[in-house]
Amino acid sequence: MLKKLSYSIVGLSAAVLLLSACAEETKEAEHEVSPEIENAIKNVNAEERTNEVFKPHQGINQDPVPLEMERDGTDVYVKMTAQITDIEIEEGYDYKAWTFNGEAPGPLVVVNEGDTIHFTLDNIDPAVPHSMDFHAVHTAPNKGFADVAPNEEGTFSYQATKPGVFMYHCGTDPVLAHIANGMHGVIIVQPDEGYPTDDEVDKEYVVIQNEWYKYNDLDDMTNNVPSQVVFSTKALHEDQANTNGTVTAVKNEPLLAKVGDKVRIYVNNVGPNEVSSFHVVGTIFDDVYIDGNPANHFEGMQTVMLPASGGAVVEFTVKEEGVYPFVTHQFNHATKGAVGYVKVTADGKDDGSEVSGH
Ligand SMILES: [Cu+2]
Repeated sequence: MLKKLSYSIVGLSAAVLLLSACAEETKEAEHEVSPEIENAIKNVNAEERTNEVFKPHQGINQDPVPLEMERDGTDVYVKMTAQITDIEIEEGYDYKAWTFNGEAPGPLVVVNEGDTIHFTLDNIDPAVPHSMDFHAVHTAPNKGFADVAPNEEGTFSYQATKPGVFMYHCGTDPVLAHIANGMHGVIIVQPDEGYPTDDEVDKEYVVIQNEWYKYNDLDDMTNNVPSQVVFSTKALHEDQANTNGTVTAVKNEPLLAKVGDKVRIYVNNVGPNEVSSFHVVGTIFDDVYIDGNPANHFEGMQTVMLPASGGAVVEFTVKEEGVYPFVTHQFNHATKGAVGYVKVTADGKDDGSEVSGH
């Protein structure tokens, strides 16, 4: 979006230069700036205004902090921050994101079916209340997902009774602005009995899809199409990458596998508005568990539809070396960034080879 804006400014400058050149030849021309150009200048200014940083957040860029998580039997104590952190969602374009822990999507949370979560939100955003809505729990939202005021902490307890790949997000009004500004993430609740295909899986990863709109512009978030649609990956195991949702995140940090591997991806589409048609180019999903629940088992799927907030566990086999892009098959969104890579090599390590295509 910013690129487009700068192109149009360059275009305008050229037009203005051209006009000035004409003006030197005939003085009357000075008064002949066309209404179209005047309007275009006004629109550029309007666009710049909508990109102005929300006043109380000006100059704030809070460093990311690690997720705090401790277990005592089946009681799990999770602590996160709500904070304001710059995220470079596209080369040269920093978005002053509203985040959990300085990441967008926020940190990955993994618990077991039946665990009780004791969640603390430390709201270090100095200006805006925030909250936490875990899709993995049953609670009265006005109590369990209540707002936490700026510079305060709130603690909430609930049980994770169903296995799955669930979205979490800030639920503070206007919810759309809080989610679209970056306050979303994924919680995996691991099934008690596991998945029937656990023994077949060689590699497993987490992938999240989200959209970005004009900075903090509720009108754009409500009525327009996203400026960027992106993937991120969160480290499920220690040696894995942990990225924000940016247009190049899972191209620069491809998922790795070796020839013959069965790869599992825990995938979620946090939206906030768009559906994802999740597809891995060059393969077919052997097994799919919709929303990550082992009871929702499908086989032989080409594309899995993820509603906004929806998740899945998808498993596929990579039969030869190469680069397998994954996309949302809504290609208008793939074009805006929603492409990542699974890189398959003989030994499962990144051979440093160039990735191209898509
Ligand atoms: Cu919020």
